[in-house]
Amino acid sequence: MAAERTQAKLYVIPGSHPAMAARRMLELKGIPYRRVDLMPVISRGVLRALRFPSNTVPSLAISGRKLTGSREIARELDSMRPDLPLYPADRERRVAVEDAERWGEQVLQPAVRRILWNALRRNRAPLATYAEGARLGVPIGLAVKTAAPIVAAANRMNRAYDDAVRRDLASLLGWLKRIDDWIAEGVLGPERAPDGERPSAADLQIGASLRLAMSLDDLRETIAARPAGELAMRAIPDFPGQAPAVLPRAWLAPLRETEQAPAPK
Ligand SMILES: N[C@@H](CCC(=O)N[C@@H](CS)C(=O)NCC(=O)O)C(=O)O
Repeated sequence: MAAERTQAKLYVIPGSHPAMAARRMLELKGIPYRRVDLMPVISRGVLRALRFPSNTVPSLAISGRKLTGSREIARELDSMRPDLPLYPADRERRVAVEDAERWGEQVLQPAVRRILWNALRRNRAPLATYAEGARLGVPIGLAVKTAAPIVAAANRMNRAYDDAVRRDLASLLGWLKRIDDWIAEGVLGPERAPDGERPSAADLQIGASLRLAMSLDDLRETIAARPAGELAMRAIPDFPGQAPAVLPRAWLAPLRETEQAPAPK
């Protein structure tokens, strides 16, 4: 009974990238938890009714506390299990990792969310692949068949409008270059630990967004072969979902531009 009362409960939406980052954090910390799968949009009312500080996933109930937000959860888990750290001990390195984590949460994460919802508006059949293994309280097939209003609402709530998504795609190559640079500088990339390697909170934050982006056939090739793609695969080895190419070809043209080679000396 007591164990049941104290078990952590993580609220997620299937396919949610920050929720996947939080799942990995709990796994890496060795903290047992129960996952509660929620339907997008409907999740907001559920989390509000449960009196979480905000109405997004990931939200975590743990040790009598209620937390919302991937970065908040990372910090709380680190103070609970400091022996398996998600941030470097060195002050300067910690600042760099936190900067990368914040950028991942505030820039990359919403952009990938907009791209995904825009793609699902064009073809919502792949929704089922993101819900693999989820328990939504209704058969997945039925949930997908009746998901049109949810997809439309998620598009509105996330402002996944065509012009915004086209801008996101035009920025993506530059963002990938920034991530590759952070990897080369040692800001991103797992710490070696006696039991293997331990990704940082920034690796998980950015890796989860990249893994979701890589679930889109439109984007996978651009990301997978780069250091950024490798980092994502190591940080989040399993990520459900696969969406066939659906975005307009013209929007993807900036991704095919080769990066400027340095001018010969
Ligand atoms: N940036 C926050 C926000 C998370 C967020 O917006 N999560 C989305 C899912 S990826 C959500 O809960 N959306 C509510 C909905 O779809 O109705 C974090 O990292 O925790």
